[in-house]
Amino acid sequence: MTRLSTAILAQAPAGVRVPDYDRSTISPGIVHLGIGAFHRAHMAVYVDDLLKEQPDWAIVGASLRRPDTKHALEPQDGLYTIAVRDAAGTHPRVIGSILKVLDANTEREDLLTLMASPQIRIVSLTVTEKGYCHDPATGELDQRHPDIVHDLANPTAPKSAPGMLVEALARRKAAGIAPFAVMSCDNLPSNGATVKRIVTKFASLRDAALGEFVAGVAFPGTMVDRIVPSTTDADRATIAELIGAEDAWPIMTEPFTQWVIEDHFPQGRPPFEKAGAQLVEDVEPFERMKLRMLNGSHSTMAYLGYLAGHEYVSDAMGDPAFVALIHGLMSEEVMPTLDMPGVDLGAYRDQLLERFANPALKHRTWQIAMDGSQKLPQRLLGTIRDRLAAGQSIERLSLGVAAWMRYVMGIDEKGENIDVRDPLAMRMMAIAAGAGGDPEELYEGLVGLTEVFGDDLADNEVFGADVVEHLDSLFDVGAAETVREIVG
Ligand code: CS2
Repeated sequence: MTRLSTAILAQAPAGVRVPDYDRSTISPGIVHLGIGAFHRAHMAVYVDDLLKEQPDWAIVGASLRRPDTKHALEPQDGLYTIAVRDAAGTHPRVIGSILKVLDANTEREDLLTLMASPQIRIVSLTVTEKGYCHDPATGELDQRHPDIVHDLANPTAPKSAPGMLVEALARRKAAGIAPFAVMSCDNLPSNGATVKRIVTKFASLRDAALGEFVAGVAFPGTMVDRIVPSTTDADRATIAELIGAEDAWPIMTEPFTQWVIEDHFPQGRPPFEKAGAQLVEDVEPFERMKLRMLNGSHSTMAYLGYLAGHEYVSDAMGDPAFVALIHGLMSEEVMPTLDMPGVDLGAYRDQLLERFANPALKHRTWQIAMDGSQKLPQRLLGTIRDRLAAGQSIERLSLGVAAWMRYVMGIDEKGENIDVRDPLAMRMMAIAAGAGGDPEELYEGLVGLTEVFGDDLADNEVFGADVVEHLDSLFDVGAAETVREIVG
């Protein structure tokens, strides 16, 4: 079968949307670090919508870890398919906004030279929570992180995202070129301010004047939302049939998409609002709403669902007890912590429940369960802190935390190993081994991870009692029964 490429766009079957602009006329304005599935289902689509009118805002992607996206997209001229899935079917669209992908390991100089050139006015990122090399409980740069230690010793040949940003900004400073805006599209709390703090700290450790320069750079905050399950070989076969060509890495996603952006781009920006983004002055309330409502529910369902034997989120949503738990979690425990004038939180919740239940979206609980140590603080622990401070119940929120603790033990309810992916996986498994199946000791060991829980939660008796009670139940009767008991 022919491979997807610019040459075959003209022959795309009817019903397959293809770029409405001439790809030979577009040029890059954006470098995106972390060119994974999420970016390709989200920002790259908004940019694709705009390129006809705004041809100088195309994207050059970069992978900081694995070059697999580059290898998939290079023979396809950067083209790939996104397939929107719902009960009515699979709707394919070929996206052309990514001009090429650079591998930061083997093409670092090309990447830094491009990032330092005046045509690049935005550097955006989806490097996942752990890609910022920070302490998730405090949001500060982790100066002992091996990549940060490496990058401070080798500042012109960096490996980490903060190191890359600062080296590119240093080159712009030296050449008298105004800085690009740094736009994080990751699920971090106050992602603009957090990334600014981390990157500015890194720069000041390199040199004070560079620190001052970076402190003046724009770091617009964003709230990004679209559910993007990992692509499978079955998906590749479906797409080949629909588009009549082979695509090595299509992206499957849901109809819903949302992007709220803080409007702070001194070197200009594409008119993202014309593609459906909301440009606002303060993005923080939107981020908090999304992290606590969507991602907090997701992580809770991921750990409990995995333990209960549900491979996909939509399977867990097929169990009325899970639906009741997540409905109760959002309504009773999360929504009261949010202050969102003008937003109908009940409608937002109902829409989330519908999105989670989308049976066409094969979203693995295991996929969401990854990197929990980096996710829990902004998804569940912030809400827990607010409620504890107000003397309110954390019954369901603390069940999410207990399920995470049970999950990271690395053994499921049938005694099979769990493939726990997390930067702290080794430490957590050692803690679990030391606890030897005792819920209280497991709790004591894991809550001692201060980079996750801070000092305050480790000392909080209400939190400890609630989590240990749930752990007892998870050990005694398992996840499915625990959920059933809690929802009555
Ligand atoms: C998920 C998110 O994998 C995860 O941790 O919770 O990727 C989620 O699907 C997105 O944030 C939705 O916008």
